[in-house]
Amino acid sequence: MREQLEKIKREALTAIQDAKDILNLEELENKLLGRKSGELTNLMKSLKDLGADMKKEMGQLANEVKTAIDGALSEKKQEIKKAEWVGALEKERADATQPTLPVKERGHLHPNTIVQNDLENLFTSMGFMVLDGPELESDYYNFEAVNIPKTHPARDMQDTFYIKNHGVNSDAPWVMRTHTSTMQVRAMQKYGAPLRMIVPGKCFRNEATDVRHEHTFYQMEGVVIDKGINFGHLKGVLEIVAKHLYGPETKVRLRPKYYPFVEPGVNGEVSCYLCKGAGCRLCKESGWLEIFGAGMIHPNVLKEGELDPKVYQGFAFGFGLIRLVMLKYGIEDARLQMSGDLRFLKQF
Ligand code: FA5
Repeated sequence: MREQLEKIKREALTAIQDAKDILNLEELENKLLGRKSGELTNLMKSLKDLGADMKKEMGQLANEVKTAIDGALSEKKQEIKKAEWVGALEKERADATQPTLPVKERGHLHPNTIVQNDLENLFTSMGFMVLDGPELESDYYNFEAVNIPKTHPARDMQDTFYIKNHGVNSDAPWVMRTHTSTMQVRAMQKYGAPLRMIVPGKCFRNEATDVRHEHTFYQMEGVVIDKGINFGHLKGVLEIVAKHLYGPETKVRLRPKYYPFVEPGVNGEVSCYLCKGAGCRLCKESGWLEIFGAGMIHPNVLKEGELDPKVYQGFAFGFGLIRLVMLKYGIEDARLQMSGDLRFLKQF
């Protein structure tokens, strides 16, 4: 065991030293110290099988290794952050003597940004914080942390762009995040409970695009965790959002849907703006438009976020932001939003 611990320490310190960015470091941290299958965690778990004397000696050594790795991780994090700051400041250097050009035409916000800002205001007024997260994400946070193990068929629900050979010592693939649910466990690990947050951001899927599907689109995740949270709270919040966006007459329909990270899970729809529920091409003749997935956070996800599911409950939802924009402005084709077509954009 002594050799194993020393080997882990040696290799970990070199890998940490070689790490290029914060994502690399997080991946290493997870690989070494992850609660479920971190290399050092596993070794520490096996201490219990040793005899009393050996256990004491190896336990002490294991703790020393852990402290050294923790220290190296946080030191490297500081170093990378500092380098990023310096880089950013250097780029920002401006020449105050340069003459300005006359402004011919002023720009304006993209419709997606208008709706995103509006919802951020609504949610912050209800005490939610607004978080941001990485678009290039580890397989762990995109899938495993939210209860989708490697071999689980639920991976097929989101056709994914995998990125090979990203970073040092990386065996696990990286992905362009397929949803903003990646931030559920990240936020729990960072802020604990109680927690109220939204995460607007870009997501990516290998879609055969059509009027409702884009390969690059925006979602807005929401999470509430506290003691005594129930499904009624979830429904209340979703109705507030739908009515805020589309007026008091808007109907919301919740139907059971499987998402591995919630139990029970629902698929949320609002009445179709185009046909007012009568049925049309946009809503596939159903009168309803699917705009979010939601549900009560699965106990496995809470555990992954280091929260006790016997003490805390929570709900989560994921809005398709570009669908909210389509509904608000009566846009028939989702693909227009990312097209960069000025004839479309100038209307907002
Ligand atoms: C998810 O992505 C889940 N992460 C949502 C969730 C969060 C469920 C928290 C439970 C708890 P889904 O794949 O259904 O679920 O996508 C959520 C919404 O994103 C959809 O309702 C839709 O409005 C939008 N969406 C999904 N794929 C696309 C796409 N290719 N183009 C545009 N919008 C999309």
